[in-house]
Amino acid sequence: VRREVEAIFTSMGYEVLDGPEVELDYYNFQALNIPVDHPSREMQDTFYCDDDHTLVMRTQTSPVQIRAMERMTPPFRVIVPGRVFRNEEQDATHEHTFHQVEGLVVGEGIQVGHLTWTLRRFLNELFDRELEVRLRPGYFPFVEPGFELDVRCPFCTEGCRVCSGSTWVEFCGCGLVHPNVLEAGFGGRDDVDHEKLTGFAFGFGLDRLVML
Ligand code: 2U9
Repeated sequence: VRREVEAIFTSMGYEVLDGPEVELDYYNFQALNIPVDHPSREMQDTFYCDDDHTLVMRTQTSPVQIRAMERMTPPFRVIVPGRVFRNEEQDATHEHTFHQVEGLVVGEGIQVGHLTWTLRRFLNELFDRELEVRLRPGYFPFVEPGFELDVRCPFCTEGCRVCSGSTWVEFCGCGLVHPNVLEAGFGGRDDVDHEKLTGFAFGFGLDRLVML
């Protein structure tokens, strides 16, 4: 499934990136506009690698996109599949190690229409048919506005166990990249137009997609 996802996005001009699983607090939290008192930073959620909490097991693949912003020149499109780690109670639907795919597109005039078009196109390729998508408001510190994107249930038209009778299945979180995050990635660069530069980002769980 990961290779299928990579093939669909590379066909749309995306580059596939990876990066370190052990990260600096700066790349995993600070640069992503995640404040010091954010719950995801709690010991119960994050595996810290050293006593002074400088090194963490990455809780999402987003630090790779910050590193990409530092070395790449917009416009660009990237996806980052990889393992992420959360210090959570394990049960039938929660693992401390799971897989995510995140995407980042940066350029002049990128807006929400580009985001919904891209994710609908991706889902249509993956499920081999036209499926409706919808946005709901969602909150993630690194995007503003932020959304949750649902896709019409690929398995039914009148409600089933997969969609809990609703005909919609939650697919991913997404949004326009927060100005603070653009600043963390591109701040001080004179080869980018900070006034015009915008971006969209999304993230979904690969394990869940495999189950679907
Ligand atoms: C940068 C800027 C923005 C990535 C995003 C999400 C929303 C999201 C979760 C969904 C389920 C991960 O597997 S999950 O727990 N992710 O909802 N991720 S926007 O936004 C970024 C990333 C990097 C520089």
